Amino acid sequence: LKLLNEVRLAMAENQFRLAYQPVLRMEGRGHSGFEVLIRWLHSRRGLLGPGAFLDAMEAAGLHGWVARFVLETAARQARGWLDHGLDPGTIGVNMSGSQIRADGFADDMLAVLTAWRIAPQRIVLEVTEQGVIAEDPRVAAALARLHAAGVRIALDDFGTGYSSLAHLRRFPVDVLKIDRSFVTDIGTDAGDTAITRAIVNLAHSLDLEVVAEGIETEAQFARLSALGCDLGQGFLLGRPMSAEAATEWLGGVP
Ligand code: G
Ligand code: G
Ligand code: MN
Ligand code: NA
Repeated sequence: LKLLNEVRLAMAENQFRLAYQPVLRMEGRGHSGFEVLIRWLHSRRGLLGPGAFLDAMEAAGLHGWVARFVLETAARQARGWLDHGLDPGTIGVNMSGSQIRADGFADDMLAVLTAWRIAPQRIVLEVTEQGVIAEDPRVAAALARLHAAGVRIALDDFGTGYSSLAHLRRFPVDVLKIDRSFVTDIGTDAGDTAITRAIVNLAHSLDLEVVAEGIETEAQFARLSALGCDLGQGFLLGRPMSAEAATEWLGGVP
């Protein structure tokens, strides 16, 4: 309850931020886009990750507020970059099942994009298997509507759930993000390497793009590159950064 009171105060006092983590093309390491990650700039405790507050906000019914904050902030930021001649590439946003199944989610998202003149094709909606695991027709309908409007759908943390393959049939997926647990042991664990190779081959045969997450070393990068991953993300390539640092990353003046 104390946390929730603090959360409500933080909402009123604009203490929520987005961090921007670069996604690069494996080939040539050129910028491809950003994944946006919510943060709470707490007055005493500093910068907090979603683990410290997101579940509590969802349980309190604040997931709609979070969805709106993330989309609005990311779209406004992208518009600012574009107006300054900077190209942020794709913008990945994470949404939970309860966010996606909320009434009007798809329409609200498209309205925000229209308001900021952001092409839906720029947006990658990252959903986890847990997020879509309930066979909820509202989730399927929202994803279908967004996909038809041009929004790209990514399955996040791919490989960690137990019905990943079924989701590829049921949802209009464009991108697979290989969970970092596989990336961590790539090269040292034959099983993880084999699974990663299988995921890449499966994705490509379905015409999907593959993102490797959590790349921390050059050795991991080299192996994932050899396996054919299209895109990469991780501390080696770029940490989640503030909007100002992301502006510099794009070659602009913060
Ligand atoms: O940013 P960090 O690595 O701490 O993220 C931890 C988890 O929280 C990840 O699974 C990430 O997908 C999720 N997450 C980060 N930002 C958001 C957000 O804005 N909305 C939702 N629903 N999840 C997020
Ligand atoms: O589940 P999702 O992929 O959305 O999680 C994103 C989270 O992963 C963010 O909290 C981000 O801080 C974290 N992250 C991003 N790159 C790395 C990395 O190279 N190593 C580790 N350990 N975490 C990472
Ligand atoms: Mn993600
Ligand atoms: Na992930």
